[in-house]
Formats: sequence, C-alpha cells, structure tokens
Amino acid sequence: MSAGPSKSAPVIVITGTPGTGKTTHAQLLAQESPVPLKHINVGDLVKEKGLYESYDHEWQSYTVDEDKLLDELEPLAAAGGVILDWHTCDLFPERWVDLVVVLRCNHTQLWERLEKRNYPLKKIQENNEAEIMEVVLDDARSSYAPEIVIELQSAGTEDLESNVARIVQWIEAWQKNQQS
Ligand code: DAT
Repeated sequence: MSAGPSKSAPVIVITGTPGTGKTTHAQLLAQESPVPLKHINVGDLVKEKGLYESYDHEWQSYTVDEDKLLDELEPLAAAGGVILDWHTCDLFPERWVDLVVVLRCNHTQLWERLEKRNYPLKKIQENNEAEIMEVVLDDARSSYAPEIVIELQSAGTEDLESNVARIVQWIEAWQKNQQS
C-alpha cells in the first residue's frame, strides 16, 4: 500500500546482503531518476545520529535502536522521494514503501568484495551464507506485497546500468499512475 496520494516521488528500498551493490545502485539511481530522490544510507545514518544500542567489536556491527531509527525516518518516508539503502528491509512499515529492490550476487564475487572491505572472516562467512540462503529476499517477500518486490542481479557494470534503467522506467510508470 502506498503512503497516500500527496507524494510526488516514491519511496524505494534497495536492499540485499552487504556487498551486493546497494550503495552503488542508490547513488546512480539518485543521479538518473526523473524525480528528485534522496539517497539515505541507513547504516551511515545509524552511526551519524547514534541510533544504536551498542557496538559489537568482534562482529564489527551495531545493534540498531529500531524505535529511534523509525522515528528518524518516518517524516522522510511520509514525504516521499527517498531511496532507503540498507541490508535489511523488514523493519520498514509496508505503508512507507512503493518498491523493494533486492540485489543478488554470486557468492564467489561477494566473498571477494567483502574481503576487500577487510571484514573479519566470520562476518564474510555469515554474509556469504545469508546470500546463498536468500535470507534478504525471503524477508522482503514475507514483508511486502509480491508485486512491489523485484530481485535483480548485481554482478557488474552492465547489470548496474540495466537495473537502474529498469527502476527509472518503474518511476516513470509510478508518476503516470499518481497523476491519473
Ligand atoms: P553494498 O552497499 O550492498 O554493501 P556496495 O555498493 O558498497 O555494496 O558495493 C560493494 C563493492 O562492489 C563496491 O566496490 C562496488 C562493487 N559493486 C557492487 N555491485 C556492482 C555492480 N553491479 N557493478 C560494479 N561494481 C559493483
């Protein structure tokens, strides 16, 4: 369900296992979109605004304060025109979201991308297993209507460009639909 007729731009969630290309896609989409879209890297926002309960040094990850995060994002989502870039998506209420893009990546390639980030080995293993088990895709499918969830491969630049072109087409259709 959409957040209502007053929005002039949609709320697009770009999700996927870390390293699948969310930020790369969100940055290009923000440039190419026919309507203004603000890219919100949710992980960075959590750190900048202290929207977390604790930090786990061993896993190098934050335990997010979900209530604080939702309070921070609510007005932005209600206004529309945002890309929410995060490795989980089921926290975002259905009424906020117009499209959920789940990025996927071959596990060998994902491993290499995460190694380059100097993630601890067990964090690389955990994320790799999650990608193989389609954890994020399952979460997206169980949290949102099937017609708003799309799964896209993110192996290289060709995928990136065609994925963004496809999302741009979806935005154009969304705009027409809002006007009619
Ligand atoms: P995420 O935001 O999902 O953690 P990212 O956008 O930071 O991922 O990408 C991780 C690395 O992989 C980064 O060096 C860019 C590269 N990458 C990801 N998807 C890509 C794609 N489709 N084409 C080219 N490079 C890609």
